[in-house]
Amino acid sequence: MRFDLDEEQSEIRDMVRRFTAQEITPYAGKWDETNHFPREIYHQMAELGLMGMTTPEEYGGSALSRLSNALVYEELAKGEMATAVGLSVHNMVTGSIARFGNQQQRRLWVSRLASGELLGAFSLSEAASGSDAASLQCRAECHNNSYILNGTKMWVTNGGEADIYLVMARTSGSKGAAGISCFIVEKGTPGFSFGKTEHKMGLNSSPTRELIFENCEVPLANRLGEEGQGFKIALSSLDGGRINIGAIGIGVAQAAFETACDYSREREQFGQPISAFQGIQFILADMAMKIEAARLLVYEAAYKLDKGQNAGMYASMAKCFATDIAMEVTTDAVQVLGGAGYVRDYPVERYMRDVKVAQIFEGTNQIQRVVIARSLLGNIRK
Ligand code: COS
Repeated sequence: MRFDLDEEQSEIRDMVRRFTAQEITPYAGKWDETNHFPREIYHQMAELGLMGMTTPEEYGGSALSRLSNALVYEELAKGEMATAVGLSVHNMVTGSIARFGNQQQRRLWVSRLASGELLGAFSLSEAASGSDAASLQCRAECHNNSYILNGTKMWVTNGGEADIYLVMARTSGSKGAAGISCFIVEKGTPGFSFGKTEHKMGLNSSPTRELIFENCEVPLANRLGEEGQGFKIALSSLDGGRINIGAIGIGVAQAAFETACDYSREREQFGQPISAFQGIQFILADMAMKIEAARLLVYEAAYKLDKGQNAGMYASMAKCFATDIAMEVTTDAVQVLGGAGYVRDYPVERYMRDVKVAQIFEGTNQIQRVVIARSLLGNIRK
């Protein structure tokens, strides 16, 4: 067992660390305040090979290991969580088409997604189906050589900005997961429009939008995988996505911790820096300890996914633990900074607002516990 990064992993981490420090961190506060989606950053990330990270090299991807992926997301999230999340969703789409698509679909979309020409979005949730994802109602009826989509999808990250949407829709009358199929829907397809943009407490530079399908005709050739395979495509893609979210949680927590440490050394009260008080030292020590534990779990989950070893359970553990501690750590960072932490002069209030959603999206942390328990005990639901 090794706990150090190899040369390639260190190089990737350092490259993304430099990129984040130069291109993201200085602007993140402004993007948050103005709800600005920084599309230009995605073109720069494409040049660094980050838009097709789990995609084979023959389709223009960089075929990185899951651990290298985690390092990338961790570093990006130190600058801004929203950009890291947008990239993770994009890579989930690129990776899913590369993995489940036929030759024609890979040729048509994967290299253009990996090059950054196209941006991807993933849509499983609906207004009435969040945690119970298999109850989704958006319909896709087969007519000759196409499917007609009707219904709405919600909470779509990159919604409105993305060019390619992976859409889970029901193709058969059967109620559960077995009736769901996955479609590649291009922006601009007649009958496909966007609903309201959500006004969120954080992650403001990441657009979250509703998708509306009204008799939207999608060619048969755009169905990803077989009919009825959509739920499994979605959930197995989420295995990787959840590890990415865990890594993002660590990145945000690390940034909050570093801000709190720096502030505690500078801020003086009662004639000494507040870092001299054990009350502050213990908070900082707990923050560091939680981050280290979460980092190890995320890296292990990434390793397990590469090896195909019960990855779903480890992905859920990593996502749940890392984002729960990220919420605690960012909240503690605000506490260490006191009044200064509550205002926008420092980024810790943004970290805290942003990271809350990581306990909710890509499966709530309660659902992650369901996945873990089922993996340990079997599905004992009546
Ligand atoms: N990879 C591949 N297949 C999977 C899978 C995974 N990680 N998890 C489940 N499946 C398969 C199961 O094996 C099952 O297949 P069979 O019927 O052939 O055995 C099928 O999918 C249905 O699984 P299950 O019976 O466990 O489905 P449930 O309806 O009980 O739902 C939960 C399971 C609750 C875990 C799932 O709905 C979930 O993760 N919900 C949260 C959704 C989510 O993350 N939304 C965020 C979207 S992005 S913002």
